[in-house]
Amino acid sequence: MDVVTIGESMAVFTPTSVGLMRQATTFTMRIGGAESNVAVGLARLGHRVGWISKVGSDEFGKAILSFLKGEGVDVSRVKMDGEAPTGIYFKEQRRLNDTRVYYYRKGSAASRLTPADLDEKYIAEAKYLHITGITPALSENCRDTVFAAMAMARRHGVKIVFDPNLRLKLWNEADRAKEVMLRMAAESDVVLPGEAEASFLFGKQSVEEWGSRLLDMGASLVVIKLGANGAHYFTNAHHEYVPGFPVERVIDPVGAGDGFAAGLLSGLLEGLRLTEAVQRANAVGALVTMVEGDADGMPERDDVERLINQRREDVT
Ligand code: KDG
Repeated sequence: MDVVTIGESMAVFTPTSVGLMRQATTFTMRIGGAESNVAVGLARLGHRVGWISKVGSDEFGKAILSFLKGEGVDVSRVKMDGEAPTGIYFKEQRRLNDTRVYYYRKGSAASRLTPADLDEKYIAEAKYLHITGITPALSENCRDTVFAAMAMARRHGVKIVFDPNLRLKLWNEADRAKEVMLRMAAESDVVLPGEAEASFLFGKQSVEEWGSRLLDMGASLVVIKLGANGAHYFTNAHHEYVPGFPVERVIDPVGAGDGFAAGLLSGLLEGLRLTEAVQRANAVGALVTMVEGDADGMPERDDVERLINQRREDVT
């Protein structure tokens, strides 16, 4: 595998109309989950990617597996749990630019992942392990599982890419979230916080200060995401700002950060210059927001190239 990722996926229900969800009468069902979104993004860009998880032995678990299989994601290390359900969540578009999520995932199959569910050889053979701050928030055993996966990756020289993906609704205490995420950042090679996440971890500081704090903790590449405004990247040798791609109308912002991670990983796997890898990340993130669904808008290579070339033509 080029990338192995680990985390929970859910059936996502979205009212078909904008407004308060209590008034909704019809819903669409799609598949979402930060890590599997990244997996879909990478697969659509032509990379080999595996997703480690647990799903319930129910219709939603089966829907998740068939969606991911159809996208070309390797699900051979996903287990079915006959005793716990697949998690679900609702995504309400309350009004334009106000999207809210409501989770129904406590005690889900994925929250019962343990280190014994990990196959060390599978992780050892990947080039990158992708993890997020969502998984350790699901349960104590999920937290142990993520740290065990990271230890396996480190033992075998597999690079760790950490996206904080702060979801305060999932944590009992914000301080605990901070402590766990800082530990994860300290053990990762690539760290991808958004501005709000960097501010949560280190307080209100400049982008440069956030970048150097994370480099000092041991990362070799830090990318601070500014949403539509692009991103800054930092290595020990270099700092650069890479502009984003304007989006005329955001249809659904959920999954954009995962698109960013997929685009960046794709660029790193292909050995692009960092500026170009971050540009690809920005392009994938922008394209995801133009389509409804967490993973549905992950673009194919042509779509990404078209957006980047359009920018080049506008500039020259
Ligand atoms: O990054 C998008 C994810 O947040 C979404 O797909 C659902 O994994 C999810 C979560 O925990 O919110």
